[in-house]
Amino acid sequence: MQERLLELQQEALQKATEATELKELNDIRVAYLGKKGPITEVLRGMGKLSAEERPKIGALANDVRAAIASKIEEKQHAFETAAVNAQLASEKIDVTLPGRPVNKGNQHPLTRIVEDIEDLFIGMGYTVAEGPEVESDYYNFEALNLPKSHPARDMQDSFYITDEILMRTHTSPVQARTMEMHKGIGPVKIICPGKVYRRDNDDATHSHQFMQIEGLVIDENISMSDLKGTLEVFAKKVFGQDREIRLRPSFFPFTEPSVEIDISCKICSGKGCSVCKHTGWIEVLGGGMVHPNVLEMAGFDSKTYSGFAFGIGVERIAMLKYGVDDIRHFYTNDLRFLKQFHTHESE
Ligand code: 2NM
Repeated sequence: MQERLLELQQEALQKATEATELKELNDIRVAYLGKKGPITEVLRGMGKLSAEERPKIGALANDVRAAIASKIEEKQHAFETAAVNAQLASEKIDVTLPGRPVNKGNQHPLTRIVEDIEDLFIGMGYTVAEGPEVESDYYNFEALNLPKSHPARDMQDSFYITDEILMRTHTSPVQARTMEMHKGIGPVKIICPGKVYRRDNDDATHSHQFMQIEGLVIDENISMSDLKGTLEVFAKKVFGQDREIRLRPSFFPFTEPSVEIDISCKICSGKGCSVCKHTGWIEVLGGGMVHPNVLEMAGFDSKTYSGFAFGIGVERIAMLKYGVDDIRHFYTNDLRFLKQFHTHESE
């Protein structure tokens, strides 16, 4: 019996040593240590033994069981450690590898122009004012000296939503709203950037939606020379310090007198080229002295107060500044176009 037990121990330890996976170990455990296993069987036959032999065999049987169990446990540990090590190895990250490049976006050229111009005017004491793009007929036309019968109000030229509501055709309604809020007390000094809408067939130089920046200054003793000086600062800032401006008489319903403002051509320095159509001058904006009717409708006494206003087409400025030949480039968002306006943070 003793021999049989030692033989079983030998056999089980051998198999456990040779085992290559967890499942084999479990099979060995069941085969040798299980209720139907050979050791249990040996123990069952102990009844036939003498009182002297019984405790010896019993103790041996327990030792054999313990030896086999301990070997299996040791092997199991080894398997588990190997599995963890394999997983760690497969999940290893090389922190010294170079990172993947992140595609960085940049400001849209129109946003850049708007923000540059905002900064310029903020530096001169202006406040940026904004308002709704869906506007009432009153603020878009009526309050700006464009009565119902006025030809510039042709249904054909504007996007009407109802008889009384339309997409604003300029940012002037923001100025009408701001003037009204001042309740007849100056000064008012604002610029209004934003999207505006006109019914137009899109082509290289026209878009049914575009961006404007309008400026308005109301105070006592404001004159045309204030407008001229202000726009000269603007022209030099945006197109270079050696630019000059000139004013030509024009007409707008909301200003009287009204002017068109030209900037000396940067391309040919006034000598004449294809960009300035051989005149040496480029038309960039309009303006004038705020019409007394506009002041009065907004609650200002036009005998005490006067004001100037002007309007800038942002796309036109951007096209001239960057040499863009088609306004539609600004809206189609072709990355090959947009990436050309990439600048560094420090710029
Ligand atoms: C222009 C040209 C001339 C203008 C007038 C006003 C307001 F609201 F004060 F009456 N805002 N903007 C104005 C005047 C705009 O754009 C070419």
